[in-house]
Amino acid sequence: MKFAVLSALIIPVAGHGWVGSIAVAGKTYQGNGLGTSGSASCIRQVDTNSPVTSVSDPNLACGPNAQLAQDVANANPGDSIDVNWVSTAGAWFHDVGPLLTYLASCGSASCTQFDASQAMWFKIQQSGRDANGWVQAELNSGAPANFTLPANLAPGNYLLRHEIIALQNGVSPGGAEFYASCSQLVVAGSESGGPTQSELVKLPGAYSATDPGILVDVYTNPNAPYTFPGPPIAAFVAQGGGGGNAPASPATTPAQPQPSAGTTSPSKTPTLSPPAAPSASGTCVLRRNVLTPKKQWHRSLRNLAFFSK
Ligand SMILES: *[C@@H]1O[C@H](CO)[C@@H](O)[C@H](O)[C@H]1NC(C)=O
Ligand SMILES: [Cu+2]
Repeated sequence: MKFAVLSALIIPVAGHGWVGSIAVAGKTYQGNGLGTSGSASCIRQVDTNSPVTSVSDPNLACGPNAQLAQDVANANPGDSIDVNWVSTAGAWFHDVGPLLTYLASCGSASCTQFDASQAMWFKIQQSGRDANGWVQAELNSGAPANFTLPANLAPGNYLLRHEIIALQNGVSPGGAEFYASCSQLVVAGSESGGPTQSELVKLPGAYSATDPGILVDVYTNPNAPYTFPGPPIAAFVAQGGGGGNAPASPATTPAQPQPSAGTTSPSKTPTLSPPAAPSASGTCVLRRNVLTPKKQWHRSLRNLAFFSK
């Protein structure tokens, strides 16, 4: 009975996620618990796992009420970085939408006192879909997001901003969920790469609620090219290597199976509980990737009345 299967798989989950740790060139730096600052960390701790849902919210910079952290992580140009997103359910569980990475110079002083609202950000990396689908879904296995610092990055104090945009409700204005996390780095070496003035942006500021990568239906046309929000990756990154930029919509992406007409009959709609609103209740809907093909499952949900609101 199809309805029973569907409702069993829609599991409301209290809360969403945050960054539990990062690793720089294989060295792990732990974060503190939500809203705590127990031990020195290089990760600016947020106080809730809920997303930011407004592109003009000051918390877009580093996540909800992110606090200055006491420590910095030592890094070198070209270092591999892992960002380990976790949730109350264990691993990160959203699976559609991009991952983006920005840096901002903290100036001549350590980032431990740097006010993120003053940051001028430049983008060094972004991942959309690869041949297996959204790269974000890789996090569901507990894998970290991973990328490299630009190989020619000039030395200095940098705030590293990693961001997940979860787009399962992106079809509605205000439905996109923004998760950002900032970590404090000091980069050594003697490289000289950096952004141009025109590549620097403010956050909030660089995104609009109607950007094609923010107000977007990712289910109806799963292979449609995805347009990343924000500035392009700073040009020096491509020149020097690093950055680890996954393509947004490779030509090799296999065609997804299309649901047959009438897969979801209107009569079934009222018997399903609607998902929580993206921001109102602090809960969100976990859709496990149990049914195959997965994209057909998502598509089926999208066709229900409450998903097209
Ligand atoms: C980790 O890095 C590999 C190699 O660049 C890439 O294919 C993969 O998508 C990355 N995973 C995440 C979640 O960033
Ligand atoms: Cu969520």
